[in-house]
Amino acid sequence: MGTDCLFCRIVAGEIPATVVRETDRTLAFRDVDPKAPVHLLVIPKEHYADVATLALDDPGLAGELLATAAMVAEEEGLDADGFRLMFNTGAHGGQEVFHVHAHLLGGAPLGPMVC
Ligand code: DGP
Repeated sequence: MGTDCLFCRIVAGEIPATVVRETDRTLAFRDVDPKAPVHLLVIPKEHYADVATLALDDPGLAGELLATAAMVAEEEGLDADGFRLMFNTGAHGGQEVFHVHAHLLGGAPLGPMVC
């Protein structure tokens, strides 16, 4: 995708981010506008617009993304009390950045999902 995509630019190192884990094909970094004590974004380095596209086109990479999220959750100490892992998808899902990203939220009780 390249220069038009914010998260591709983070992958390329053109925009700074607080990276907490990097694998060959995934990156996890802190959300710039955290909604919980711990709020991380986990992305594939390769550009896919949303989780549906990723899951259908490269289910193996989708699995790697989930594995990175699980590892980071453990490293951040979220595994004991739990966490929320979610993908906003498309306009009605509230997605604003169209490079698939999992939100990993935790560090406090989050309450029920509010729509
Ligand atoms: P979504 O609404 O699901 O597309 O969430 C996009 C998230 O991306 C939102 O929580 C804020 C975050 N975000 C936007 N711009 C930047 C940025 O430049 N750096 C970082 N680290 N996060 C960003």
